[in-house]
Amino acid sequence: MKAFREDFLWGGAVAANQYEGAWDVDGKGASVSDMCTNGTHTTPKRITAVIEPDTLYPSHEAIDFYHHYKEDIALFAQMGFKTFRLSIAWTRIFPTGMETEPNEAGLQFYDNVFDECKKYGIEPLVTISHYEMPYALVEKYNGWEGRECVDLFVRYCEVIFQRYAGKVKYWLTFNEINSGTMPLGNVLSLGTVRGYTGSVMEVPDDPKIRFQALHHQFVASAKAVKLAHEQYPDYQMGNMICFITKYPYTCNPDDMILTQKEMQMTNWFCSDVQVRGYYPSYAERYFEENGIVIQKEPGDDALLKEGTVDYYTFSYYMSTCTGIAPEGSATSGNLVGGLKNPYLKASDWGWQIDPKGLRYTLNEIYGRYQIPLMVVENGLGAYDKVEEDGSVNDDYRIDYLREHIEQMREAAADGVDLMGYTPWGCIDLVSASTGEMAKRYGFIYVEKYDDGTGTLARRRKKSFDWYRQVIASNGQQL
Ligand code: BGP
Repeated sequence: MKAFREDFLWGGAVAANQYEGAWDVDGKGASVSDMCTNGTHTTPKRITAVIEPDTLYPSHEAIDFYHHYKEDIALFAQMGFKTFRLSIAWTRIFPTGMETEPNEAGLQFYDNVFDECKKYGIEPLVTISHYEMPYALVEKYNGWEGRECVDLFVRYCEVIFQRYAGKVKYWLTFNEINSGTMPLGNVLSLGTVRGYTGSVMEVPDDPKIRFQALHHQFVASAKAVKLAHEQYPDYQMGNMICFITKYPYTCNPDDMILTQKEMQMTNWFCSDVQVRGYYPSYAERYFEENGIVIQKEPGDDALLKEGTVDYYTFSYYMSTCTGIAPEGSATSGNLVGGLKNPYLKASDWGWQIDPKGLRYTLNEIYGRYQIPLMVVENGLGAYDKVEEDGSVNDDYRIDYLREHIEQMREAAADGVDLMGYTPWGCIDLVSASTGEMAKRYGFIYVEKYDDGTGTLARRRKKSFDWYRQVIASNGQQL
């Protein structure tokens, strides 16, 4: 059977706001994530318009990668990482997003991180914006609703593209940009939450504002890609989609149509724009039925065409079902819920585990676009137990990852051009959806708990050695 490419990029993924900590150190400003409290699977986290006293904000310390980066990157190197997907916190470079001069200390931090990666031959894969836009832009412009954010984002890109030339080659513009097609996207992705304090699940939603804000992200992404292509020919520019594969609940044609419609507007819409360079025709009907009229500036359409991405990346954790279903069949999930699939088991957080769905999804995406793909997030959020001897025997995580890697290999054999794989949260970090530490994904355990306490000590889990052998054998030894 066809194996993974020789130059397959094995690694792991994280995001600044979920692991760096040092949220106000060395001139850093507050991002939208820094305004989010902790929550649980059943009690949603809150976003607050000001920092409240005696309240835990998990991003503020997170796992303090800011002061542990050497130790952590050395551990990644021990596993044999070829790549490390991380994000740059916009607020380290431009604390409010509106300064004209960047913050040197912030720039220096990422120099240090990239240099450390290079020391071990690890290629950084950088997400430019991963749920961490400056909160000052939320206050001033209602986040991405303001067209002004486009130029501010491009200025940020100009600075980091120039500064890290020679150190970074692979870039992704917006993490899970399609979260803006869903109400939850108002908070972390679009920042359209000016003045709002309350549960992240109950943010007032106006699809007209949401899709306008998303349009601004499309334009910003296209401008960044265009800039990179013109000035840094070796840069590889990608998009990033939260792909939640949907199966029809039954073979009832009504379920089929419903599924197709949901797949279009949640999974395909953004990448159709970012890969093909124009709004897909099916969106017109959706806009019409929802009273959405996108305000475009002259030149926007041309820009979308000129700023198409070189490769497609996505997160894949689960699949779900869509249809007209009996009561009680709902499930929870990443960004959206859906209906339970009787053939699948779910994680402790209710995310349905579906390795074969990954093979199916890779085939669907590649069939549509025929550009290289990369799975930049995947993994099992689980409760881990530290044994008395200090070991963490996370066989459930190994099983999850093994089954997904097997299916990626099947997809490669199906002819899909797969560039790499960076499982999510390669070191334990703060959960994006709940703010918990207890929802762990890592190969590396971090002693940090939900109440904010912990020594921050790192220890290797059983999956650490397992993953090292996977990488060493280029995915043959699973
Ligand atoms: C994706 C986000 C990540 C990450 C992951 C896991 O949606 O891009 O930031 O956190 O999901 O989700 P969670 O942390 O909620 O378990």
